[in-house]
Amino acid sequence: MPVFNHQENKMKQIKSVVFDLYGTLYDVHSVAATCDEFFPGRGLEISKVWRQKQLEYTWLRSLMGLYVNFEQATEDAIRFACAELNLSLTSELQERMCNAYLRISPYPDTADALRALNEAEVPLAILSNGSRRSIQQVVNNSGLNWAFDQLISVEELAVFKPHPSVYSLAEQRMNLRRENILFVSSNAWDASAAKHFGFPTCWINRKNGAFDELGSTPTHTVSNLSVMAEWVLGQLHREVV
Ligand code: LAC
Repeated sequence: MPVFNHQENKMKQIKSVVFDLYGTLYDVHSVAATCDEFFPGRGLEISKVWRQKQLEYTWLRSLMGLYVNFEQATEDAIRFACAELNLSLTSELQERMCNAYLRISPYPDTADALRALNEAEVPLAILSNGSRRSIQQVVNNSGLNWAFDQLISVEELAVFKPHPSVYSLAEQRMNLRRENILFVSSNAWDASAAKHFGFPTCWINRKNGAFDELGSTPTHTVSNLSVMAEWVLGQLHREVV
């Protein structure tokens, strides 16, 4: 009769990898090129204020209990960014800039890293604050649909990461325990919250930055997705500590 081995069952063995989308697999600052077309020389500056405000609005709206979806938060944030930078934004420009957010580019190492994990038959998913439509469009437009078993949006919960219920949604949808899901994010606040939730966590620290001081440290830190994929392949069937 098989003996239930509790210890083994609780082992942090990677059985699936769940990725954050914006800033992790896809470069949010690829919208700077579109911003530059409309406001020459200001593209990156706009995109940085835009992204920061977009994140703040998701966190604030979760706290306020006033959820709007990610596309709405993105629209609200570009209006703030342009007002803050004294740039005149027409509704046509707003629409064109927000459409650029649906076509952000994957990082140069994204496709190869996903392929390497696919070849090792590791189920992959995205867990994002994006709306269902935003996630679908970004993934479709980049042609990377083949890589993912699941695209998981916070939309059904009407609350954004880092709320723990969002991380729990990944457990439910992947039908795995948190110990067996490696969560990968380049957003330190997201990696920190995911680690608190109980996922083994890999932080993609592309810019050699400091990790957030939120009371947890990532299980592993790498500088890009290629190194992450290599590390994961070396961890399969072992306990991640
Ligand atoms: C996401 C953002 C927060 O994809 O990066 O969820």
